[in-house]
Amino acid sequence: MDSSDTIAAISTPPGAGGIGIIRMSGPQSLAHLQAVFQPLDKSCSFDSHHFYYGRVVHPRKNKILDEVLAVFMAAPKTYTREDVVEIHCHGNFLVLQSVLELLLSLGVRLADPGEFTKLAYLNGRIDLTRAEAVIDILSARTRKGMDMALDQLGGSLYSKVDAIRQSLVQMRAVVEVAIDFPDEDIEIIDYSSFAGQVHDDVLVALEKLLRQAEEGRIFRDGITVVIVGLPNVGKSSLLNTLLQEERALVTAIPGTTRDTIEEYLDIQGVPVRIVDTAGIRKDADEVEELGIERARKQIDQADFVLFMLDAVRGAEEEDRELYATVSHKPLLLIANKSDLNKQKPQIKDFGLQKSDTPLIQISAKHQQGIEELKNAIFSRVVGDKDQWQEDGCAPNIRHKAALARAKDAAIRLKQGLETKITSDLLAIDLQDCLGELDAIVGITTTEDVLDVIFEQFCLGK
Ligand SMILES: Nc1nc2c(ncn2[C@@H]2O[C@H](COP(=O)(O)OP(=O)(O)O)[C@@H](O)[C@H]2O)c(=O)[nH]1
Ligand SMILES: [Mg+2]
Repeated sequence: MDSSDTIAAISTPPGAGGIGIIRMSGPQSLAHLQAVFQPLDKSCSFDSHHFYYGRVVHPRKNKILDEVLAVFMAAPKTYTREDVVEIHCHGNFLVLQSVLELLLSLGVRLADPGEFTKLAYLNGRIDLTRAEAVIDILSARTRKGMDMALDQLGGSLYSKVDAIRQSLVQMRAVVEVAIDFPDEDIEIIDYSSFAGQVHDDVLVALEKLLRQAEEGRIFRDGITVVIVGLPNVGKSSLLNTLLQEERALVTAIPGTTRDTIEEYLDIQGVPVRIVDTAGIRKDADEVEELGIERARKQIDQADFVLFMLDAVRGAEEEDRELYATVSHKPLLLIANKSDLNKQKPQIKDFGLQKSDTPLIQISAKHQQGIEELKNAIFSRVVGDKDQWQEDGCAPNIRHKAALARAKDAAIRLKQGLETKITSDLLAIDLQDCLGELDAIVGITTTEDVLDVIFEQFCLGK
């Protein structure tokens, strides 16, 4: 990355849309805009943060590429803190591609994925946790996941990590003085009050953030739930009912579903990838056999299984055999077609080996018991750990690993203070702890870690 580069990319997704936006950032942005854009108002002075109407015209061919709105935004009040230009074209990929190619032909460089946000970070507009929040906002699948990401963009994680950092920085200043006067450690460092400070300001705070990382994980990453059962128990009907659309074919003929079908659901804020599978049975034909193969793969990868039984037919040997192959997974048992069976079967009626799993009665066809099922899935995967909302903070897996290392260093630091080790040894533990927190917010983050983070972005962000 070269700071003198001017970069550009199409910032809206491919496909037709009302508008499509090309974004450009760098010192030559305005000059390049002026080279390709003919404003309707010839006296246009490109005031910063003002929209102008006109045409993008190929300068040599004198060919109109599109009718657009263009805006120039002068540094530093921009997304990247550099000069930024946006050209709002018609939302057609061919149009956008031709305008982009024109800019590239003038010497603009195609932006890497996430490069605009990386500039915002490198130029000090946002810290690294906020840059990561942008990725989360773009990929959030539920409103709750979105709210978490917006909180992080607002600095919720940064401010908590920074508060711990400040406490450590303050102690480090004292310890550094003590290092310069090696015979006077005891007078300079108040060991017991520092040990208390490490406990209250550092350890307790780190432990809370680690808890929140664990609690937020489900809402951030979501879970994969697979519906498993013999043919015709009603798996596809359940998928359709959960999605409120006729996504999968449903017929009375066993073996209708021959492939896996997956869709996303929002269960109380948890992004759930729900997978309908081919019913697993022995005397299947060749195509169905392939579907069964896929079903088994999905079961292996699933976080959670919905094992479906027919409330009228009950369980036969084949149901029990299939159950034995999934019973090691976290699962819920579902008795479907309960509309046809007035005496609700109990779990013991199915004769399954492990019978401590909850049994939910539903009718997929008549949409009964579906809310109970969703609640049961939610409480099995989330439990009662739903307190993260209180101060809206959910560290991601990178943060979590660094927080855990910071906690180890803080424990060593506290023990060192309790046993009154020398100031130069204290300084090492202090620095270890601080270094991890600095890496979270991006003060000291290695280039390869940055690459991994910004590679997750899509083009144009
Ligand atoms: N009465 C009743 N019939 C159902 C229910 N769920 C599914 N069925 C019927 O059972 C048959 C098989 O359903 P389907 O969803 O294709 O089962 P799958 O093979 O497990 O995917 C179809 O005729 C459905 O209409 C239910 O809750 N009640
Ligand atoms: Mg099916």
